[in-house]
Amino acid sequence: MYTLYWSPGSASLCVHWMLIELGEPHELAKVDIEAGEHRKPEYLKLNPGGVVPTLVVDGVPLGEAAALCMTLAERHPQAGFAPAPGNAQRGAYLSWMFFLSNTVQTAFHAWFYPDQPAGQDAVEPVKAAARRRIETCLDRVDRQIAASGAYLLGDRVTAADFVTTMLMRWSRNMPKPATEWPAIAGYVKRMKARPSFKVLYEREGLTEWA
Ligand SMILES: N[C@@H](CCC(=O)N[C@@H](CS)C(=O)NCC(=O)O)C(=O)O
Repeated sequence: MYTLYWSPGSASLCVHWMLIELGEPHELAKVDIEAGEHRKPEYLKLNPGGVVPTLVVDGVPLGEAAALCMTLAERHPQAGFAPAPGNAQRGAYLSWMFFLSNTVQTAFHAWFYPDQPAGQDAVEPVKAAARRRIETCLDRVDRQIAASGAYLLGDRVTAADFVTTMLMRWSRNMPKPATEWPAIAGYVKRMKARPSFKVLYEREGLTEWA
């Protein structure tokens, strides 16, 4: 049994999606970010950084969305969501997971929280820089999908695809959303056609980008 601390549409989405895909029993504990629940002492005991998601695995609270997706993929290898150690694609898989987490996701963080690096006065330049960084990342993701086939690493869906699709969704209200890149547009359609996506949307109460 897993427990996922989540918030609609946030970085917990890829983990929630994988739990649905895997059909593993799980409980959901909603965290109201608007109300500041993620900064309350009870939550900070689970996630010292005060961010969503947290996944409790065998009683141990763990953070970092991409790492949680990797953990789920490895705990349930029958789903084939991660190339096994020694597999020729393992290096590319790890490399993409880290890129998605430490480069793409952090660029989105700057876009959504532009006052954080240098206050309100710097919001415009921070947003402009974040947009450039995100679009450069989208160029790279688009090239990768165009070259590799249906999904990020070829013909099989991996944990990286749940993270990627979540990040593509985050761009939906940006001046140039990810779906304006041709290979990404087809890819997103394929990922959204998975029956689990509908379940995820219903459970999270999401409607945009359906
Ligand atoms: N690197 C973390 C980042 C998580 C993160 O930034 N989550 C956001 C929601 S998308 C959050 O909790 N924001 C609340 C805040 O920063 O106050 C992860 O991947 O889990």
